[in-house]
Amino acid sequence: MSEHTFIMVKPDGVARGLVGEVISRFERKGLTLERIRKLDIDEALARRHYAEHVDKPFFPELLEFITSGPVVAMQWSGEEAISVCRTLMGATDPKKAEVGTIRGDLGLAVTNNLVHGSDGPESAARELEIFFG
Ligand code: DAT
Ligand code: MG
Repeated sequence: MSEHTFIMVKPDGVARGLVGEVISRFERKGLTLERIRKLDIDEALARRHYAEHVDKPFFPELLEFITSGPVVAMQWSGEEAISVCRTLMGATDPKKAEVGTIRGDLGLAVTNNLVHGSDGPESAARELEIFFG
């Protein structure tokens, strides 16, 4: 079933010049890039996007990181795009992410783990609405 998902290259990925690398991996998989914008995330937007995490102990660090520089927000589509993108991204902690995944190949620390991807149909719809209206 074709799905839409929300993908974001986080500030570390943008600062390291890895936007093209991330896009290329999704494109080569056969997914379709439908929308893209570069923006800065302020605290209010961070709290909205990461609503499920605002009370977690790591949230202050996550907030500081995600507001530290521009991000590239995207809508991707394709067959089972939500789970396919999560597979291509790898586990949340890049140290545990499999080699061959974006986080496994390019990341090290859990906070600056390069990419965000929606974890289900509801979060995809919610996040696409937040970033693309
Ligand atoms: P994911 O980004 O794989 O969906 P998540 O939604 O559980 O992971 O967490 C959102 C982000 O918060 C994650 O990309 C990095 C950060 N994070 C998660 N767990 C963390 C932890 N235990 N310590 C520090 N940062 C964490
Ligand atoms: Mg998540």
